[in-house]
Amino acid sequence: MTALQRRSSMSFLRRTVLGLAGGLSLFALGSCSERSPTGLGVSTIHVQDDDYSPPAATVTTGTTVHFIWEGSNQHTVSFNDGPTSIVQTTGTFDRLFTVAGVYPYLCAVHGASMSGTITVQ
Ligand SMILES: [Cu+2]
Repeated sequence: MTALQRRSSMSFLRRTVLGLAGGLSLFALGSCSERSPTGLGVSTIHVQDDDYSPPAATVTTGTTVHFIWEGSNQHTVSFNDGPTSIVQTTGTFDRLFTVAGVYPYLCAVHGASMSGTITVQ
C-alpha cells in the first residue's frame, strides 16, 4: 500500500466514523422528541383526575404502553381482557402489546366514565 493509498483509506475511515457519529446523534435526538399525543406510536398514557390522556391511542405491535399516574385520586388501568394495575395514586403500569387488536380499558374506581382504548396495528 502506497502512502497515498494509506492516507486516502484513513480519510475514508474518518469520514465513516464521523458519519456514524452524526447518524447516532440524529437517532438520539429523534428518540427523545415528543410524539404526537393522539397519533400513531403513542407509548405513554397519563392517568389523571379523572381521565386518561390521550383516551385513544394507536400503536404498532411490539410497543410497550406506559401508563403514568399524575393525579391525586385513586385509579387503576384495568383491561377488559384481563391485565390490570393495582389501585394507586402514584406509580406506573406497563403493558406490552404483541397482537394486533383493540384493547379497551377503564378505571375500576371510576367505571365507564374513565375509560380508554389502545388500538394495536
Ligand atoms: Cu379513576
